[in-house]
Amino acid sequence: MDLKTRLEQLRRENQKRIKDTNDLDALNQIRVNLLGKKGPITEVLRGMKDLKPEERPKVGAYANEIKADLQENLQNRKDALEQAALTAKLATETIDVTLPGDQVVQGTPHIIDQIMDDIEEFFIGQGYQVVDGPEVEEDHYNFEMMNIPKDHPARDMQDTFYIDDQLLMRSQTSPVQARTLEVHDFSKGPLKMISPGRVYRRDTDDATHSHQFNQIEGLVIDKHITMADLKGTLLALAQHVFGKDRQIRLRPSYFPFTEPSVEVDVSCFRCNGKGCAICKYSGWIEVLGAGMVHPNVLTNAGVDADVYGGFAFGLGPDRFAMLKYGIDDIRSFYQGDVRFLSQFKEEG
Ligand code: FA5
Repeated sequence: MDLKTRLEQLRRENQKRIKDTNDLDALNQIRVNLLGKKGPITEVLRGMKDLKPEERPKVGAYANEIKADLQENLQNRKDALEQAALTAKLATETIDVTLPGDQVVQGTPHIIDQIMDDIEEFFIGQGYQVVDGPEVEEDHYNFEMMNIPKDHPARDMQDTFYIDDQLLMRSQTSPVQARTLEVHDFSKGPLKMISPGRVYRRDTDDATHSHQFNQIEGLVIDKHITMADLKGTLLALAQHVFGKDRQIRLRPSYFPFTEPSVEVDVSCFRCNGKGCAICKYSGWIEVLGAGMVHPNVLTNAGVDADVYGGFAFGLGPDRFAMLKYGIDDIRSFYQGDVRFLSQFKEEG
């Protein structure tokens, strides 16, 4: 058999074989056998050395044509088999879109964080800056700068965790007032700041006291600030947090760092002032302490108290949350019980 006939025979035989193969592995085997170094086509090409020189190019070109032809056959068959395998797979792997999906438990910010964020946003909207202060604080800032010298009886108002003589866990956010006053440049404008954060006291935990709780401090200092500014600010805050019909009243009180000092009550949002269990039948609920900044606090921080003055307040977001949501035990906020906390989904 001459080489050309042999090549023709190879083409026919293999075209049929390729067409009849229904399996990718078997097809690959055909490819290896046919085109490999020991395959029949290579063998034919080797036999060309026995041909007359003028015949060699013709047979070589023919061999290459047949090789290319069979390669194309192999590729087409491979594509067809792969497509068929994919179609079969898709047919068996249908997805039932009506099956219930896995429940994803979605968390929510802690209710105290939500209240604090809300109050922060309220004050940011009024042009206040938000300032952070250290929780491990110096006695100097927590007390002395705030007009509470050592051995002053007012220290008993806040039973404090001391680390050593100089260091303590801050018992109030008021030291941030002193730290901010020290650095504020009044030539650039008034000071309006709030400072939210954690504070610590050696209070025995009970339904309304925790040894660790939160406060938000507020401080406004400029040249002509009056108590009317304080009252207007706190009224707007009370109406923002507890509802637009709320009223506030100021009662005389005492804090060493404010003079005069006031305790602020908000009209009861449950009974509208008629009297109920929440307001202990008084119609009013005490929500925060405030006052006009004591000149000593300004002087201690190097601010001219003859020129500048203003108001300060300190509120407890934990107590705000208790009042707003009718929660009767402050410890619920700190026990990490998801059944309790998950009731307070973030609004919006
Ligand atoms: C102060 O801490 C003052 N620094 C507030 C202040 C700032 C007054 C600026 C004037 C000017 P007082 O000790 O009352 O004040 O605490 C403020 C608020 O913290 C209270 O109204 C209450 O809401 C909350 N609070 C106090 N003790 C506890 C406690 N143990 N657990 C939870 N909340 C508390």
